[in-house]
Amino acid sequence: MSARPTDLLCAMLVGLPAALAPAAILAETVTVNQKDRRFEIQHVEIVAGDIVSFTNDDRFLHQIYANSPRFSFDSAEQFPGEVVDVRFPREGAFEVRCGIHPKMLLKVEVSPAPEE
Ligand SMILES: [Cu+2]
Repeated sequence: MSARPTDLLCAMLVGLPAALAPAAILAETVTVNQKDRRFEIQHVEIVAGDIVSFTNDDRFLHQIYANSPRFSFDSAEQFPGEVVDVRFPREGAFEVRCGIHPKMLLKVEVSPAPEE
């Protein structure tokens, strides 16, 4: 079985030398694939301002959302192959779910951004 494009993308991102990243952009991006009606990982830890990049690897729609007093979003319909980037601006513990597949759950723990 050949590697999927998303695996290659992850490998490329991980392999990117830190020196190439622009100094002004401190935010990091974590990729979470959606496959077989689930998030491929169930838990991510990030820092406030970081981005979680959701990739729909299924052949049908997802619609992901978080609904917390501290942070909420709704992707609307996310088509197969579509990538939805979500920036988490505030610290806290959040649950990302799918409006179409109620068993899908990703826990996102956001720690405070380091002081400048
Ligand atoms: Cu879904």
